[in-house]
Amino acid sequence: MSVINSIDLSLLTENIKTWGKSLGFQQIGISDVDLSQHEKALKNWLENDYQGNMSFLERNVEKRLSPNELVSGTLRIISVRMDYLPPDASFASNLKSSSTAYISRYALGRDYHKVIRKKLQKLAEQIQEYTQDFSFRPFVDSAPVLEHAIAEKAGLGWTGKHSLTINKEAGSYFFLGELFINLPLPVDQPVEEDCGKCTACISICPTQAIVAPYVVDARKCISYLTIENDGEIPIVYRKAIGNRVYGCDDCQLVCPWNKYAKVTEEKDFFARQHMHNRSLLDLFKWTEDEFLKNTEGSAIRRIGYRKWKRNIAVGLGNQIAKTQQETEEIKSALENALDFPDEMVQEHIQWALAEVMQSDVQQVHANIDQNKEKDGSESDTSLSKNSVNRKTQRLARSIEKGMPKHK
Ligand code: B12
Ligand code: SF4
Ligand code: SF4
Repeated sequence: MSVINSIDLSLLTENIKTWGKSLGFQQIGISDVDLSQHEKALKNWLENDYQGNMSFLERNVEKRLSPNELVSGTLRIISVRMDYLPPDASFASNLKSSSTAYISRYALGRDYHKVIRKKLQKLAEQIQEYTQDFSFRPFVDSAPVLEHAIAEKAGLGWTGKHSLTINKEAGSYFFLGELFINLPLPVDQPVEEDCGKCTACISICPTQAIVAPYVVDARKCISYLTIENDGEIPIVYRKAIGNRVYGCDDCQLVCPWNKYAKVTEEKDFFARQHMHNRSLLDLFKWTEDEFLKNTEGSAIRRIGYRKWKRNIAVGLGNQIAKTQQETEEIKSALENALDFPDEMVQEHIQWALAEVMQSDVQQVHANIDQNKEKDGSESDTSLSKNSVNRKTQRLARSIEKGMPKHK
C-alpha cells in the first residue's frame, strides 16, 4: 500500500469506474465501512421477527454491520449496480391474464449471482494489474452484507419506502454487488432521499407487507412466500398472490421512478422463452426432469420442484376460468397431481381444487342471476376472485399509463 499515493488513488478510482462500465455495470460507487447508522433499523427488524425463516439474517449481525469484521483489512467497498429489466417485459398483460404465470422480471434470465460475481472478479483482476498491494472479496447477495446500506453510502441511489435502492436516472430494476477492498480510495457522496410524500408502493402491495415506510415484513412479502419460505403458504395470503408464482414486482411497478428504468444490455438477463408468458397449466404439468432442465442456470432452480409445484397450484386456484372447458382442464390437472409425494404440496393442490369448485358453483349462480336479471329480478354477480383481482387491474392500468415503454 505504501507504494500508492493519493494521486494514484484518484486516478485508480476513475479507472475503476471506466473498467466497471466496460464490463457491463451501469454505475460504480465507493463507500467507507461505517454502517453504524443502520444498526438500530436492522436490530429492530430482527427483533420483530420480520426475517421469518431466513435464519441466515439473524447470524453474523455484527459482521453485517462491520464489513471489516467480515473481511479483515477492508477499508472501502466498491458498490456496483446492474440493470436487469428484460426487453418485452409485458408486465401489464401478464399480470392481467390470470391464466399466465407471473415470474419476477429479475428471474427470467440467467442467475444474477453468477453473472455479477464473474464481472466483479474481472474488475478486481484489472485493479490487481494496477497495484500489487491489493486484496479483495466479491459479494453478490451471498454473505452477511448490507447491500442497500452500502449502495446508499456509495451514492448509487436512496433507499425507497419499499426498502429497495432507487436511482433517479434508472429506477430500481437493478441488482447490487460489492467488492470489499483494502485500498483507501476517495469515497462518493450519498444522494438525497426522493420519495417525497409518495406512498404508492405501500398502498399497492397485495399483502400489505410494507408495514411502515422503509420496513418490509418479509413474512408477508410474496417474494418471501414464494421463494424463501420452505413450508406452506398461509391461506390468508393465497388469494392475494394471484398468478405470481415466483417473486413479485408490484411495489416497483407502481413506483414513479421506474419510468426511467432502462432495458438491460446484458443478454444473460433476457427472458428465456420457456419461462416468459407461459400458462400456469403448462408450467404445472412440467415433470421434475423438465423443471430441472428448463431452469438450468436460472435462480428459479434454487427453490426446487416441490416449492415450484406449490406456487403454481396456488396460481391455478386463483385462475379465473373463462369457459367450462378451461375449468375442467384446471380441475383435471390438479386432480392428477393429488398424489404428489409431499403432504405440504398436496394441501395446496387440495386448496386450489376447492377454489376452482367454488368458483364453478359461483359461476352457475351468476348465470342464474343473469337470467333472473333478464326477467327483472335482482342480481349479485361479484366473484371473490374478481374482487382480489381488481387491485391488480388497477396496477396494470397504472403501468400502461405511467410506463408505456415497459408495459
Ligand atoms: C433478505 C432479502 C429479501 C427478503 C427481505 C426483504 C427486505 N426488505 O429486507 C425478501 C425475500 C422479502 C426479499 C424480496 C425482494 N428482494 Co431481496 N434481498 C434480501 C437480502 C438478501 C438481504 C436484505 C436485508 O438485509 N434485509 C434486512 C433489512 C433490515 O434490511 P433492509 O431492508 O435493507 O433495511 C434497511 C433500510 O430499509 C433501512 N431501514 C429499515 N427500517 C427502517 C426504518 C426507518 C425509519 C428508516 C429511516 C430506515 C429503515 O435500514 C435497513 C438496514 O440498512 C438482499 C441482499 C443483501 N445481502 O443485502 C436482497 C436484495 C435486497 N433483494 C433484491 C431484490 C431484487 C428483491 C425483490 C425485488 C425480488 C422480487 N422481485 O421478488 C424483492 C423486493 C421486496 C422488497 N420490497 O423488499 C435486491 C434489491 C436491489 C435493489 N435495487 O435494491 C437485493 C439487494 C439483492 C441484490 N444483490 O441485488 N429480499
Ligand atoms: S414485492 Fe410484492 S409483496 Fe413484497 S413488498 Fe413488494 S409489493 Fe409487497
Ligand atoms: S412508490 Fe413512491 S414511496 Fe414507494 S419507493 Fe417509489 S417513490 Fe418511494
